[in-house]
Amino acid sequence: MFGEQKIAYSGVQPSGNLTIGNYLGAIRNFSEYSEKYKTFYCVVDQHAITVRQVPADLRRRTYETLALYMACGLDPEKNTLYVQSMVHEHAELAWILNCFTMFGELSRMTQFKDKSARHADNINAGLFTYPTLMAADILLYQTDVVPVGIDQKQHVELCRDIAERFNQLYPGTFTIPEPIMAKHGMKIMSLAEPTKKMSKSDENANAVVYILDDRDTIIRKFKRAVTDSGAEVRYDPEEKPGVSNLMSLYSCFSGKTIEEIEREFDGCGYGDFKLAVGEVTADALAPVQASFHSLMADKGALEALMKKGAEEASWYARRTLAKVQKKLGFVQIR
Ligand code: ATP
Ligand code: LTN
Repeated sequence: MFGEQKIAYSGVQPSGNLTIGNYLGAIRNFSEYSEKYKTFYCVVDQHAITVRQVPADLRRRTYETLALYMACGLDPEKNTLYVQSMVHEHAELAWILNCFTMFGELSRMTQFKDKSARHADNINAGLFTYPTLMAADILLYQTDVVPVGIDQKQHVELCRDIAERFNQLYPGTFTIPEPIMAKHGMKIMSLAEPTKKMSKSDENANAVVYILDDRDTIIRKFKRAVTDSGAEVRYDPEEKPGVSNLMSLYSCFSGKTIEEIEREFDGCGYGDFKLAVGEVTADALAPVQASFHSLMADKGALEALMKKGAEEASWYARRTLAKVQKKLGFVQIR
């Protein structure tokens, strides 16, 4: 709560091309909070540099992520859309929170364990303290709810623990946030290894459907999706993870329930089903793609939006940081 306003906050890293996992698990759901909450959606470029980025790609993807936010239905008049590195309070509060976060807590984060295994030549301190920067993002805005995919739940829980610890020492500082996850789509799996999360940094492009993939590419990727040796379109994530993942996707994009899908494809082979999943996905993404391309054609307008978003966000961030600094005993001269 910021004054009388309830706050929703989330972020996406501009670390790769966004996937249908990012879309269904996170971005697509963001707009539903704009009515009831004051919403902040951030492009978290400072998080992205915890793994090496090519500067030109990072810059381009920062514009693209902002454009995709809007193409997915976020109106910049109703939501504060901004870039993390343009609001310096994030890095400042992150340092403070580092001093209230335990080494053991950070060591237990599964994302850190996964990413340090994948980037064994670059296990930097930023990768380790990634969750304290994320906690700073959330706590600066006195956030009530954090819409994320299930893979981020552990980070939001750590954020709660840090906020509670801080509040115990300095009462009334932070609102304690709750993670909220979409009922469906909270974990979309890889098309090549359906027991693994679909991830934008996967090296195998066939494992991942990107929001901006064209229709033929989408249909081809689904055609090649790994299933099982059976032929029955039945939902069973344990025994049939590949088919079950495709059924979840079909359900998310068509609005049909799993039972309806089982009935619709009763007696059909996997081939017809995969084609149907490809088509429904391509149909759903077509308007998002059209809107994205027209937004990207005007860089000046995107920059004006970044500026406006950063100014709005700073207004809130400044207040929380000043409150924290005062509580800690930092000298403040006005
Ligand atoms: P990376 O591969 O670089 O770690 P990522 O694809 O996991 O990236 P993030 O930027 O970390 O993407 O995540 C943005 C949002 O999308 C988060 O809320 C995250 O929970 C959600 N998300 C990411 N992948 C999936 C997925 N496969 N299913 C559902 N939600 C997802
Ligand atoms: N860690 C998140 C991205 C992220 C975020 C946030 C999400 C950074 N800061 C604040 C919600 C709230 C991720 O990897 N998806």
